[in-house]
Amino acid sequence: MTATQTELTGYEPIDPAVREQYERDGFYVIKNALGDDDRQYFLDAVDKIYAEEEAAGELRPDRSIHVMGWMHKDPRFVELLNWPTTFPYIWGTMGWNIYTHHNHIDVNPPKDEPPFWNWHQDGYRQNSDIDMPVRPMFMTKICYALTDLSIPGHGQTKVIPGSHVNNTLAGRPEKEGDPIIEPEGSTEVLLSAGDAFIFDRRLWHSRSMNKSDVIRKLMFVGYTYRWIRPLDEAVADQDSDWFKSLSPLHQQLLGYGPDHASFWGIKQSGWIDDDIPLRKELKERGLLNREIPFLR
Ligand SMILES: O=C(O)CCC(=O)C(=O)O
Ligand SMILES: [Fe+2]
Repeated sequence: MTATQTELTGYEPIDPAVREQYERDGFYVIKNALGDDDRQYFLDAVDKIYAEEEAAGELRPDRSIHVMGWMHKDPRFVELLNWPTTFPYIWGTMGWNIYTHHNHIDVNPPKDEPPFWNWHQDGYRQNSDIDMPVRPMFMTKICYALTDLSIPGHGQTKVIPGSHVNNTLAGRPEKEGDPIIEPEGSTEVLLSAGDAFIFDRRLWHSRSMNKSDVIRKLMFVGYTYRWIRPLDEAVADQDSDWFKSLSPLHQQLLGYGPDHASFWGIKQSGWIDDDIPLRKELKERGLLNREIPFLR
């Protein structure tokens, strides 16, 4: 972490102009989210996971990995849940009743592959079970670049700015052999190593081909509301000594709640639960705001 980053608490409200840009585009690049030492630390930790997957024979045929539910795999990963440079974008756009239900590590070696169509919105059935002109946001993801993705063609995530308010995207090939035509507005999110970007899960996005000679390594952390169920199968063991040693805030962000009512933001009495760790923290810091529903 750089000197300035160490001074950050993660509770600095985001600039209204940045919020506006994020609301308009559906994504936002956070420069230097990870300082050099931290980036190197997490890179080594991801390399360790890759080695474990390889030893277990779990690499995909193209030698890539997409490991879901990895927060318990290194003692420092939980720090990412409220990382000072990125956390303001999470509580500042989602509020306090949140946790990570889905996170993945992606390592993609260079690959010469035919053009493919991978455009999607995240959320699976959230895009089918709810039919309305603009579907609810429900989740944001932060993507941390551990390797340099500043030159196009390195397997960047592609996005269509502003497409989070569109329920459909034209151009999906109907059948095998149909041409793959790049949708209008598609752009690669260029990131230097250590940068991150946050995106609204409704943003139409796609992995792209890694045509470089560099292995791309990314960490994605998805946050959702506590009344939405977990997606990842491998999650932190809440009975473990490690879990019990974590701060109440980290426990919340990993999915803990003392009872069902807690996930709905209330005590069993039906009153709002002021002991929910992130709510408590925001309240103590004077960051709750009656004008903003998710910060009430
Ligand atoms: O790897 C990427 O660039 C995107 C991954 C993705 O969209 C996903 O896992 O949902
Ligand atoms: Fe996705």
